[in-house]
Amino acid sequence: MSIVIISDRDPKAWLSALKSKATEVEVSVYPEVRDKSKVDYALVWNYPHGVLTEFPNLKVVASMGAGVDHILSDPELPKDVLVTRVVDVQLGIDMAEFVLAVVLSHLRNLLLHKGTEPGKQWQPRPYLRISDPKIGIMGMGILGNRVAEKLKSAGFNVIGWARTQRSNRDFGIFSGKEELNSFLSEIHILVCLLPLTPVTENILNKDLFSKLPRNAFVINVARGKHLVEKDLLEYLDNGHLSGAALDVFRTEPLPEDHPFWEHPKVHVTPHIASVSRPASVVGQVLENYRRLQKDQPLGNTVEVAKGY
Ligand code: NDP
Ligand code: OXD
Repeated sequence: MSIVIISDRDPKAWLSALKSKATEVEVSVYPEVRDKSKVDYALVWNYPHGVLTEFPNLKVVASMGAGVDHILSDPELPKDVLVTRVVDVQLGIDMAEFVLAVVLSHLRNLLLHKGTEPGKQWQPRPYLRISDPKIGIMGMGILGNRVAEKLKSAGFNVIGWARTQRSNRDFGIFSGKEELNSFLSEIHILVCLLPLTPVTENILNKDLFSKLPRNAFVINVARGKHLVEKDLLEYLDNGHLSGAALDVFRTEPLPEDHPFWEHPKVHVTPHIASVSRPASVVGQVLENYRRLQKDQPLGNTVEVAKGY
């Protein structure tokens, strides 16, 4: 049995990380696969949909990252495979540090002083303090929780929104559609950390923006398809939103002529909020591969019907 890597991320780094930890495991990189019938485990990222049908004995499709939308949106995903994802402490640390950095930059106007204004303007602006805004995190899963804890420990007032109800000692958690409007009405900075599912697609739209207090700031570090881009532009331009920091886009790389690049209220980063590093996550990939060979239950499996 063997592993195939199918990815638009540099497969060499994954191949050598896997090989350095398990010389005995056979690993190939698509499309150079000698015997497709031997492949029972696919390690994938943004792979061409449909190709998994070429592996008749595939049992596991493992995402190289935390998100699995690129797998679950494959109309030809074989019905009986298990889907797994990355749950990695370092991924949560990186995401929390990124969001903290963006929030602090927003408070101190660093994102505005980025040199896109005409002329060389010396223009001091009033700034916010950590005690001023309430931050709302949409998606209180592995990453949302890490971000909430980090912001809380930096002194921020944080609340969260999730699908299911639960209580948390440190921050209020709203849940479900019924509590979304109350959640939105309280927050000055919105952080999207939802998984992309049919229910959450396009959730960041003008209806949602209109429920936020005036001058709210939006951070999307989840997926580009959560955001209706023209609605964001409208709400930035009509002054309801004070700005947005976007790490993910409907089309990546963001096309050169996209209005976000030049927009004075938009800060663009190229999907780098938190990137799974092969050396840090191949341990869990191999652990699952070995469990598969021994017919044992796998870790970090995804509920396909739930969508995340
Ligand atoms: P999890 O699956 O651990 O958490 C998902 C959270 O979203 C849960 O709290 C869940 O609620 C909530 N949720 C799901 N559907 C809904 C809904 N319909 N309404 C309200 N809440 C909902 O995911 P992670 O925290 O690991 O990752 C989140 C996403 O971050 C990934 O899917 C990926 O897209 C993105 N990501 C982006 C990166 C980047 O570099 N920009 C890097 C890594 C990930 P409940 O708790 O009730 O189940
Ligand atoms: C992920 C990502 O989902 O990198 O891990 O976006």
